[in-house]
Amino acid sequence: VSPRDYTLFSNTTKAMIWGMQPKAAQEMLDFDFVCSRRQPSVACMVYPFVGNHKQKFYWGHKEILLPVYRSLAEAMKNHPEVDVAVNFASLRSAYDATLEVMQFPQIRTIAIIAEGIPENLTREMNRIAKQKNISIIGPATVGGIKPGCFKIGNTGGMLDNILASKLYRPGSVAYVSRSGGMSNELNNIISRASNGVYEGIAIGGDRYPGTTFIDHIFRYQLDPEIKMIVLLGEVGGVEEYEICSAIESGKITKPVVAWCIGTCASMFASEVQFGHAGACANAEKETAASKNAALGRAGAVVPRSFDELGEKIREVYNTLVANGSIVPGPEVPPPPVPMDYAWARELGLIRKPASFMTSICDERGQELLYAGIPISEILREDMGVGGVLSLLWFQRRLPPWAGKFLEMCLIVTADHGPAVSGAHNTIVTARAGKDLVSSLCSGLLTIGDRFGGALDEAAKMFGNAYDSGQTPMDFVNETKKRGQTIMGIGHRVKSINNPDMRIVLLHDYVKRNFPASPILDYAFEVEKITTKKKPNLILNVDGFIACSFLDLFRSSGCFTREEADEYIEIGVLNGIFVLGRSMGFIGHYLDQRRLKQGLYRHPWDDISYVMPESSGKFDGI
Ligand code: Q5B
Repeated sequence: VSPRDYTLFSNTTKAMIWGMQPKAAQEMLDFDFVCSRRQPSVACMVYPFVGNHKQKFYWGHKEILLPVYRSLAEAMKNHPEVDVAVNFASLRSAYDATLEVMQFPQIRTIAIIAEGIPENLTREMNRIAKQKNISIIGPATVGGIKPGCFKIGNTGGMLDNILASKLYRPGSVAYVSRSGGMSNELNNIISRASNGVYEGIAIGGDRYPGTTFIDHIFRYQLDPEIKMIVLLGEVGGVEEYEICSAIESGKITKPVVAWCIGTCASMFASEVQFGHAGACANAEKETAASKNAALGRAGAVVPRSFDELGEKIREVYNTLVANGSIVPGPEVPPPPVPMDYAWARELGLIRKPASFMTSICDERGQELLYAGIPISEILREDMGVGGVLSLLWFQRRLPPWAGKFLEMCLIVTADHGPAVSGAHNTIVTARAGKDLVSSLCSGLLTIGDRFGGALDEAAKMFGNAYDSGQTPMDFVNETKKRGQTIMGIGHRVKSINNPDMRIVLLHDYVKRNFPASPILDYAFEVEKITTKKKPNLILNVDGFIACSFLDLFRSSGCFTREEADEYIEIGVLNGIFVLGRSMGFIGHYLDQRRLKQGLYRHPWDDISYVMPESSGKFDGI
């Protein structure tokens, strides 16, 4: 008998992970590091859906790169040292992936994690594996662990669990169980009741596991480092009887502590299917109670209940220590492994100033929140776009009349024909074959002091003039003296003779709904003076919206004066025109595409070419 006959894993085992499983790979590397392995146990990953590349992992404090291959053949060729495959393929592809892996003679062990592989496929997989002398662990398993040597995927849980159960160094007790949860129980119980786990395999919860309890127990019998064996079986199947026969026939001579869970099944009137596919007794023989009784009769140490399992393990262990079979070694502390940042944060162990702050929207929970209000509530209360803007822009609920006014402003500024600067730019850009976003941006970039972007400055000018007690006449004269134009005054086509209906409609709403509108009234007084000079120097749509929002901020009772001033200072009001007019620009873009308009070229007869007199001539000697 050579160690190769009973050893699946050593401290030089190298594995290939099938599937994109960076978290599991990192857990394996952390385990390796805490076990003081010299080399990482993960050699590479195989993932057919992306091209060859490298992924970054931690090896203790250092960062290392592990290759990810698209083709299994390439991975096997580049890593001849790999003899373990950890197959994370889904239940749909696990069978094909396993068959492919088994074509490579270097592979000795395959762990199959997927649950729900059809039993006929599992049996076929098992048949081929037996022919090729490959040990399959699973399907439907977390895998297994050999302290100090190797851990399959997520077995043993996170690092704090590994450390608490002393899985970083070998003990003298080997176990077999069905699943990850059962293995975790055993890791904990064995580490408390003895010098710890030597190896533990979870064979998986299916009815036809690749390797069975007895396969591993025979290996444990051969391994001289293993002094006692623990079996944690469960209701369903008859596998445990093979262990009984092996004990009775003397093939297993090491002490076995055994318990099958699911004894409570007898409390139910009908047959019970437990969590694992195989965990259902189809006959009296398959009940946990019958199997426990048989194990006891065969010579295994069987507790009266699961609660007593630890005590029985301790008793057997103490006997082995007393007769010198086990000599407990000194405890060597494992090397510290840096805690994962995300995990440390979750545990509340560290804090870090955030480099980013936000206060308008939170998308992390189950439901999106706008300024703390769930979107379901926003829809239920029919808050509309005005309500959404009041939350996202002002972080508060505005009264319905204010929300409605906001929506009216968006409606009246949505478009003003193809001739205005922004729409023209959008159209020219669309006709140059550019996409929606480019065309929209090209239109938006024309918004400024002259076109559509005069709101914030208008609010400042009218607000300051009103607050300082200037008469409208003084205000007009003062700005003229300074050589300034009044923002919000003047229009290219609208005038007192051709009034802007948008303003008429909005004005009517303000008068009927706003608690007060002193600044707007002031602005109309200014208009009376400017229109006397020129009929087109009306209070335009920018100026009107700016002054009415100043009144809204100040008279709605929703803002302090400081907040009102701050919003003007930040420049929220131009946002109303930008948002409203984006609707129109998008419309113009779609229109041009729909009308299949070709590249625009401005006609020569509409351009006056005015060259400098001396252009192109040499006026020297
Ligand atoms: N004068 C809007 O000018 C316009 C004066 C003024 C005192 C004023 C001009 C202006 C301030 C900015 C503003 C928003 C460029 C406009 C909009 C959205 C739109 C657009 C659409 C839509 C128009 C002629 C004479 C000169 C000037 C004097 C002009 N404005 N004086 N304060 N504000 N306004 N922009 O007609 O003595 O002859 O030298 O800059 O509020 O963009 O539909 O088209 O929905 O898309 O070209 O409504 O008013 O006049 O510049 O030739 O001036 O009037 O000093 O006096 P005009 P100009 P003088 S709404």
